Amino acid sequence: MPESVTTQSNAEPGPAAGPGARTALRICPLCEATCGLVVTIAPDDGGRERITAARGDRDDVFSRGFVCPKGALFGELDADPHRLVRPLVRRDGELCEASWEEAFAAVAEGLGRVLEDGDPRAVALFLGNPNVHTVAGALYPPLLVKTLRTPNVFTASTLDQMPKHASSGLLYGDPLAIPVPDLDRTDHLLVVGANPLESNGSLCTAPDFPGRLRALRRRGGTLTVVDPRRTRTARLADRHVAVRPGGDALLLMAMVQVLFAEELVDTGAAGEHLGGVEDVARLAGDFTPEAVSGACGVEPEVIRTLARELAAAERAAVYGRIGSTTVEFGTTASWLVDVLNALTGNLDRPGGAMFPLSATARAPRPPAPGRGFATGRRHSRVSGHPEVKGEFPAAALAEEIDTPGEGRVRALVCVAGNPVLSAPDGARLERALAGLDFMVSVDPYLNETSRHAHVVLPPPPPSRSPHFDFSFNALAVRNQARYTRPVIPLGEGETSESAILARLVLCASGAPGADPESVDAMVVEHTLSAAVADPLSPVHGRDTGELTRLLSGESGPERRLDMMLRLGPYGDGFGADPGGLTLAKLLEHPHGVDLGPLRPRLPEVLRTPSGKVELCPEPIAADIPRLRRFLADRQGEPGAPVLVGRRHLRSNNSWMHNVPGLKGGSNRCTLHVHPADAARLGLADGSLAEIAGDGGAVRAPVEVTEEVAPGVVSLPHGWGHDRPGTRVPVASAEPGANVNQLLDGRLLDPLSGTAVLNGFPVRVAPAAAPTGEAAGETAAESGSASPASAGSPAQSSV
Ligand SMILES: Nc1nc2c(c(=O)[nH]1)N[C@H]1C(S)=C(S)[C@@H](COP(=O)(O)OP(=O)(O)OC[C@H]3O[C@@H](n4cnc5c(=O)[nH]c(N)nc54)[C@H](O)[C@@H]3O)O[C@H]1N2
Ligand SMILES: Nc1nc2c(c(=O)[nH]1)N[C@H]1C(S)=C(S)[C@@H](COP(=O)(O)OP(=O)(O)OC[C@H]3O[C@@H](n4cnc5c(=O)[nH]c(N)nc54)[C@H](O)[C@@H]3O)O[C@H]1N2
Ligand code: SF4
Ligand SMILES: [Mo]
Repeated sequence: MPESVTTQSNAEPGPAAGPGARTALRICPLCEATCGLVVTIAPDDGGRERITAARGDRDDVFSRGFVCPKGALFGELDADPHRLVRPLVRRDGELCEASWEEAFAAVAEGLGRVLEDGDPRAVALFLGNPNVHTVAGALYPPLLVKTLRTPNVFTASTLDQMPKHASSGLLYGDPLAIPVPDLDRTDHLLVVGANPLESNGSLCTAPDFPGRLRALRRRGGTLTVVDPRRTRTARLADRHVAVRPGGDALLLMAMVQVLFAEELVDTGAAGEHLGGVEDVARLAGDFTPEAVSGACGVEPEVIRTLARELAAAERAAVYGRIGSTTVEFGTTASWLVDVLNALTGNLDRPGGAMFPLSATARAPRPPAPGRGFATGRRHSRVSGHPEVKGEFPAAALAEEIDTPGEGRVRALVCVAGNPVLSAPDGARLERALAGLDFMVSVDPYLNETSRHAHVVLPPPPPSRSPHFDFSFNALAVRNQARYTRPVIPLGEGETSESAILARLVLCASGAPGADPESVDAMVVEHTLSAAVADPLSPVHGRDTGELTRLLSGESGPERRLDMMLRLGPYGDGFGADPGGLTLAKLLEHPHGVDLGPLRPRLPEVLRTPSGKVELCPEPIAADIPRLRRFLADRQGEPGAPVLVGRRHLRSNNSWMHNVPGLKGGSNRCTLHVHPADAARLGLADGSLAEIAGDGGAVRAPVEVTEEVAPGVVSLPHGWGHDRPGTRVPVASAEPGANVNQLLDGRLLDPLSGTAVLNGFPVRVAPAAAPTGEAAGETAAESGSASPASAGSPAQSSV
């Protein structure tokens, strides 16, 4: 049943192109920058409305008109003719179009069959990246996890930012308390392993990140970039430090050592909330710049300068991203980023690294000790990986399916994920998926992963979906709230993604026929009951029925948003503060409501048992001996080349290669090789290279470039669209190679379970040459079997 939607609230007056055209506002869901767009909508030849143009919304309170090439092509992406429109159900091995009723019946039957045995472990969940970009992805997956009661929860986080959650959990007691650089007020920014000029920023939501960096430089500030590649961001910087991949924990540790050794530590206003400063000094003691220099590839004097400048700057921030997380010491490096901010007095101060406060967060309450953060409350069946934030490593999904025994995963619910390309050893995962008793994918594309599903449930395109940034507002460099309704109503036969996910929850709970909105009603009832019983809530003592009747919104998800806003830090408290935020207020302000610059939040943000920032958490201290071994092993000249990834402005992970306008030019799956290495390895520009790792080998054209440091090669991820049975013909025409086939899934950051996707050794040789170890060993494209990828249970090496 299509939800009724009106677009009035975000309709824009003013000139619109062509007869019957109109404009509307839509927040861009395509990356973390959350830009406000003005889209033009006009009927096509068949009279069906579609987006014909998109531009930045100059009146957006946060993005002020910024748009990037992806946002500008929002209409093309939205109307991709290869998006699935109707559900697919497997019949006699073939995926065939089906009605929603047939599809959900197949889900209820398929899941029911697996759950019948009474072992919740048999159903696994994989939640992919777009879940943080949709309203549905924020509101329903937690319920799915709860309803399925399975420990087998896997997400893209363990291919991405889990090290930051782990370090925040340990430091602040809350894995979601992630400080962001206060970009607009800082004088000194040290960027570690991020390339916002291509990615537009991550774990730091800032529309026009590039412009904000330029503004920093214009006001006399300093930008330093630590990256083994000379990226566009590095070229914009005052200083580029070409660290040896994986060496950041050493580099940052030595900076800490310098701060103590040169008595530059000044913890500032946050000092009274810090515990364990002396313990950090002890840990860092022997990591002198001289000791780490060879292993991290940075001269001792440069390390000293980085530390001194950070300490001397009026207001400074250290910011780390993918290159600091998806590495062997991801959690340690993520922790050190915050340690450096704390030791230089920049944690929680304007211009430093600050905690945003989103409109749907829990309202602040008096500081009190919390329960803290623990990992390993459960362990994975096959390799015994500890759970982190309720998840097992994505890299371990395949082994949980293909390893026989009690508790084996036999069914998979995959929502907005493409782990065949995004996680290590896709070839093994594909074989595993093909052997599942049941799999359902919620995905608009029939791609490398969803082609293995028994049922594919396609969400409508973003033009037909509402948007609110539940995730990214909690990481934004300015507090603000914006909501956009669908700009085009759902068509015949389309189901909102919220309804799809709510129905999955109902299938999992054994009530497949119930009204999807009953799921929202249940959440509202539950949340309001807890709120009225909570003495610290603005609605304490009130009647839940009365509060429920006060909720506005046209749908279950809208009423839930209204409830969260009203109970939140800026909310109206259901009338307690009549000027406060409500859904109605956001609808009255279609360009958003500005909630001001970031404000200091210590100690209120803390949930640690000590009530302090625990600067030297025991699990990290206990892992330092591994860092010392790494340091010892890394002395001497680098041997095999190490591989790092890269992103392109006109890409997004694995799923935008089917949009013609975003393809071509420099957005290609090539292997970047430094001229010196190219000469040594006999690789000519444009020739084909074979790259081999523990999980297999792939081939890619060589691009000789000084953008990568000597000893480093770079291949982007998200490619490898050469599988049969997909329906992404534009992507398949230029498939590229799946870099993650080089990995066997065993190399992880042990504190977070995050796969090491950057800084792993590879063998590189000309593809055509029959001689040479790499070329001789594996001739096939992706998936040539190493022992671990042949389906045998891989043992964890960590
Ligand atoms: N080697 C290497 N590997 C990496 C990375 C790297 O840097 N290097 N990066 C990692 C990172 S940071 C991430 S986040 C992961 C991403 O890993 P995944 O989340 O598994 O991969 P995506 O390519 O983002 O795929 C998202 C899927 O969601 C679908 N989709 C798109 N929009 C929607 C929607 O609105 N609703 C639904 N239901 N589905 C939608 C797409 O069709 C696609 O199938 O990849 C990781 N993999
Ligand atoms: N255009 C575009 N935008 C995106 C995405 C996309 O695919 N395309 N993906 C989105 C997602 S899911 C995410 S998580 C974000 C990621 O956002 P970013 O982290 O900003 O993106 P990357 O371009 O992967 O930047 C990581 C950088 O780390 C460097 N690096 C690799 N190894 C090391 C190392 O050992 N040390 C150091 N210091 N650096 C290293 C790489 O060379 C690279 O330049 O981007 C998001 N935005
Ligand atoms: S920067 Fe990100 S949010 Fe902004 S228009 Fe581009 S893809 Fe969309
Ligand atoms: Mo990501």
